[in-house]
Amino acid sequence: MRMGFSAALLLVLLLFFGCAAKPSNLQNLSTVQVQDYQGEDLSSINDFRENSIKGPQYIETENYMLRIDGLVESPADYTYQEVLDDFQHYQKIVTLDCVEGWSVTILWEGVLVKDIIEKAKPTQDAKVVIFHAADGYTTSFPLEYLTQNSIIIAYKMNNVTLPPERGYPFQLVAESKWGYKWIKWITEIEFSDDENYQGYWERRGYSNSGNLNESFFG
Ligand SMILES: Nc1nc2c(c(=O)[nH]1)N[C@H]1C(S)=C(S)[C@@H](COP(=O)(O)O)O[C@H]1N2
Ligand SMILES: [Mo]
Repeated sequence: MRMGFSAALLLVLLLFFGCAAKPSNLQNLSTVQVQDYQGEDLSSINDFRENSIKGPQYIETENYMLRIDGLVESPADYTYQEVLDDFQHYQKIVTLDCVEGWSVTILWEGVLVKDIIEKAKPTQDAKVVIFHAADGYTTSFPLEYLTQNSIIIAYKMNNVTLPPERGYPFQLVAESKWGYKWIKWITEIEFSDDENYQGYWERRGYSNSGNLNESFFG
């Protein structure tokens, strides 16, 4: 009788705490992630291959800063929250094409690089924008590519915050460029006059423009 009561009490406690311990905001990706948007079929976050140079980077939001520096009148350091609060948000569907032959079509949400550039005020000498990442990866673009197009750094894909594997906190959505231009785990946006600058894969023979409509062999 007493054992029965203890056992029943234990069961009740287990059930109660067992359930209470489950985070209430943990939802299945298939219900949170959008699968189509305005009639377009989207890929899943899980369709990506993980092939980054040093594997996934796990960035702690509290220690994170996005540094804007180099040839600018107003260098800045933004926290993750400041990037989201200080700039307008945009959504767009863009396909990432890796040179290895796979692609994913995703609804991206982020802030415009040209809005960040406007606040930074590049000097006359600034010709090139070099993106740096937490894994030491870099890639660069002519300044005009970023000021004359609506290029975003994304913090969400298919309505889900970027997971660490996909580049949290920010991945560049480098439209019309090969996947190696879509730098993940962005930590710094540097303005430079070095028009011959080459990023990680560019130094290893991939084209510097990275244009999708051209061969990626420089
Ligand atoms: N920081 C960083 N960004 C990166 C890479 C990397 O190795 N490091 N790989 C690039 C390549 S080659 C591709 S195809 C895309 C792929 O994105 P995914 O790794 O999320 O699938 O990320 C790009 N961005
Ligand atoms: Mo790639």
